[in-house]
Amino acid sequence: MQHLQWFPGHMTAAMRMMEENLKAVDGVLAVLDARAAKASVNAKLENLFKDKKVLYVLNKCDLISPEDARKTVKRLKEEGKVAVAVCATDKRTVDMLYDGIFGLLKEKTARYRAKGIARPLRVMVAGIPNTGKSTIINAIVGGKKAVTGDKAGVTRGKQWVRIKELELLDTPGTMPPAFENQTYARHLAYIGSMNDANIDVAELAFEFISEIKETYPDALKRKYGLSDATLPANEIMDEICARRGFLLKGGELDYERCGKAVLDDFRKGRIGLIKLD
Ligand SMILES: Nc1nc2c(ncn2[C@@H]2O[C@H](COP(=O)(O)OP(=O)(O)OP(=O)(O)O)[C@@H](O)[C@H]2O)c(=O)[nH]1
Ligand SMILES: [Mg+2]
Repeated sequence: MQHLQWFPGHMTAAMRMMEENLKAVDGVLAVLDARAAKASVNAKLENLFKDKKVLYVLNKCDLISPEDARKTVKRLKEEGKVAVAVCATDKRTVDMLYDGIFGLLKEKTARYRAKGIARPLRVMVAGIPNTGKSTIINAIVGGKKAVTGDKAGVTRGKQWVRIKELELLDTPGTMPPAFENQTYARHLAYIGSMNDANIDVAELAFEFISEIKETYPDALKRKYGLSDATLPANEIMDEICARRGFLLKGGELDYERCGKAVLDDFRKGRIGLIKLD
């Protein structure tokens, strides 16, 4: 199994930037990916935010079942966290974000008002790469002020995005400096929070199939028209290659292309509603 690790220099810089800006903010939106809610908690960020009001935003809930979304929010609340489940690409969830932020910071707002201070609330939006931080900011402010993209590491510097009553600080996605739990690291790679450029995608897809054939055998079988999802993962990959015609020039199976296709299917929700942890 490949060892996964991704902590480039720009993440060290981003961590420092967040630390410096923390004093200036009233609260934090910690954005998690609903498909890997446990893996997408960054302990390093948690520690940074320990004295701040934090709203956990379980984003991309359109990619898991409503039942799983409810369960995860319940778990987070049981852990003493304030949490909300959303889908940033669906405008209907914006109100929940808005209510979440103003609910989280209502004492702060009251204090400002009592002191006669009229200023917008300042909120930092943070989390691991590709969880939808910039999309969430755009959804709240209504527009395309923050740059978004379907790969890890789109936002690089800091960016304040302002509306009348709220100032949101977009930050680059950051990973924990090291992964003790390689299962979680793999989950983050599956969801596209690690840069694919550093990963053997054929092997990653093999690992993904090995896991999903146990947890979601029917979805896998249905998606790829498999004869049997209990086959070993390498045989399933062979079958997908053959069915899709992923062949190299000499007729050998093209695992690289197969891996890319399978991961892309998962990331776009085409295999089904799948929760990893
Ligand atoms: N299905 C789905 N896709 C989403 C959702 N929110 C964001 N996305 C997509 O996820 C991808 C990443 O979104 P970004 O907003 O760029 O993520 P980010 O956290 O800012 O990423 P970095 O800046 O790279 O750390 C984009 O392709 C978005 O369209 C959601 O709720 N559901
Ligand atoms: Mg971004």
